[in-house]
Amino acid sequence: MKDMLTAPFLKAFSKTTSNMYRLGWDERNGGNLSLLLDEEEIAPYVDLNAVKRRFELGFDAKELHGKYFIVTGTQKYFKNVEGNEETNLGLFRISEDGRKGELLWGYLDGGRPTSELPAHLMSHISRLRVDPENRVVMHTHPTNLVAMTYVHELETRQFTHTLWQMSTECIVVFPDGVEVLPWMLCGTNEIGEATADRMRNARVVVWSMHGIYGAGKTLDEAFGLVETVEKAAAIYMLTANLNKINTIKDEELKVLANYFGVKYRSGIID
Ligand code: 2HA
Ligand code: ZN
Repeated sequence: MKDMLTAPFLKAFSKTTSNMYRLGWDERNGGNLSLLLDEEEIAPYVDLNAVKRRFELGFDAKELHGKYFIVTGTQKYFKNVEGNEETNLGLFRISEDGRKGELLWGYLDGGRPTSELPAHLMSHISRLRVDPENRVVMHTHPTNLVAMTYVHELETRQFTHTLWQMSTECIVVFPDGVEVLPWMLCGTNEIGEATADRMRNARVVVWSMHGIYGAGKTLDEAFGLVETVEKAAAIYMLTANLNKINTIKDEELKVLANYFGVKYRSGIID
């Protein structure tokens, strides 16, 4: 068996949590990250028959049965992941009946997956239906994006329109826009269901006065998506209180989308 700590997916996962922390998105135990893994990818590093322990998921994840995920642990700090992966992360399989996680590696101190596991797994289910190649769900607390939810209408179309206007690359990076949820109690199946429901339409879901969910095929894609939304929110926050005399016009957004060949969400600039 090869050493798990040398696995490319583990190194990339760990590095991603460090980058998120470095950008100030994940204070204390804020944020959580999940990555869907292939059996062939993990087989060299872990005995797939040696289940260390099982934990209840608290909801039905039957659609994901037999699938493997690496997920950040509950109450764990992103700043501590790199260098202490086996304590802060866990790799598990979804049981045949879809009710349990079967731990194969990690959560060394008796830990469990993030309290936001329902939102993660339900979002994976939603995104896999739309895009069978989706592998990542990322939740984090980017400062400017959270700030923006205090001063901007919490409406999906308006919020998307504003973000698209904040920087030229936005409509190209997230042509599906962002879905905005009102403030809700976190860590529950209800917010998980609401997030997954919105993930049918877009790869980004904003949790008002809390943070963001982003999904993607790779860690880089999900990270880049959240990074771009956060950059746009930062520009909004820097300019919201100034006398703004220029913007990217709707016609220009259309030119951009056409030039880059992206199919943008309808009902926002048309
Ligand atoms: O797990 O970010 O939403 C910490 C959180 C909860
Ligand atoms: Zn959070």
